[in-house]
Amino acid sequence: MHKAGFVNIFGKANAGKSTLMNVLIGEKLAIVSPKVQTTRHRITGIVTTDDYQIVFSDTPGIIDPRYRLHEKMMGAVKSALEDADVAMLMMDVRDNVAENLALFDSLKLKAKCLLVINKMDVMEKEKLEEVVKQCEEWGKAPVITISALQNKGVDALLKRIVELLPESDPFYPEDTLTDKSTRFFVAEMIREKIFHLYEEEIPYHTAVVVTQYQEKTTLTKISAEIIVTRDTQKGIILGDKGSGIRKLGTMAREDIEKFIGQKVFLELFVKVRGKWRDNDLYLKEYGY
Ligand code: GDP
Ligand code: K
Ligand code: MG
Repeated sequence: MHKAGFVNIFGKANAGKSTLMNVLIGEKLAIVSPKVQTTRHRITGIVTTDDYQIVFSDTPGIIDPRYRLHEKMMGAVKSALEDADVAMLMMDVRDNVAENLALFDSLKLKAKCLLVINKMDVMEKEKLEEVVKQCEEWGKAPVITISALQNKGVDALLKRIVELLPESDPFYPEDTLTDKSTRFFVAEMIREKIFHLYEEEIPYHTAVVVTQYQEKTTLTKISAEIIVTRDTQKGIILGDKGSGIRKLGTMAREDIEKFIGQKVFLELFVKVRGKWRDNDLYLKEYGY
C-alpha cells in the first residue's frame, strides 16, 4: 500500500516553519531569518521513499494584510489550507498558547491536524510540560514537541505524519525535490542575506528578481535586481563605497554555489520602484 499527500505547515511568524521544512526534506530550500515575514511564498519540498511521498509546503506566517503584497502572502496560506491532507499547526513554545489555539481554530481546517510545539530547546522541562498540557486540553490535535533547530523530535513527528497520510499513488516523479525553479531559489537566497544584513524597514521594502541565468561549462553567470522603494534605501543597500552590496553579493554567491554545485559569477543591481508592494504589475513581475 503506497501513501501520498500534501502536508502543509501553518503558524504565526517566527514559529520555525521554514526551519522545520528544511529539516524534513534534508535540504535548505526555505529561507530562514530571525525576522518576521521572511517567507513570502508557498514553498514545496517533496520527500519520496518506497512507501510514501510527502509534498510538504512551507507557508508565510499568518498576519493581517496591510499591503497588496501581504494579501498575496495570505493567498499562499489560503491555497495551502485548501489542499492540505495533513496540517501541521506550529507554535513557538514561548508564545502565548491561547492566542495560537484561537488562530488555529480560526483556520477551520478539515484536514487531519498535528499541533507542533517548536523550540523545546529553549524551555526547561517543567514549564514545557505545562505548555503541552494546555495544548492537549484543546483536544483537536495530537501534540508533538520538537526542536527544529536541533533536529529533535522530528523523526517521531515524521512517523505521525506518515500514519495520517492517505493511500495514494505518488504525485511527482521520485527524483522531484520541489515545484519551484532554480531561479526562484537564487532570488530567495539573495533575499535571505538582505534579511540578515540589513535592519529596520529595508528587508520589508525589498524584492529580488533574477534577470539573467546563464549556465556555462565552468560557471553559472547570474544577474539579479534588488528592488527597493526609496533612493535612501538604495544607498543603504550599496553601503559605503559599495561595501554593503559587495558583502551581500559574496554571502549570496557562496550559498548559491552550494545549492547548484557550480561556481557562480553574481552581479547585483539596485533599482528604486516606489510602492511596488501595492502595485499589481510590479508584484507580478517580481514573482508574487
Ligand atoms: P518561520 O517564520 O516560522 O518560517 O520561522 P523561521 O524558520 O524563519 O525561524 C525563525 C527563527 O527561529 C530563526 O532565527 C530560527 O533559527 C529560529 N528557530 C527555528 N526553530 C528553532 C528551534 O527549534 N529552536 C530555537 N531555539 N530556535 C529556532
Ligand atoms: K522568520
Ligand atoms: Mg518562514
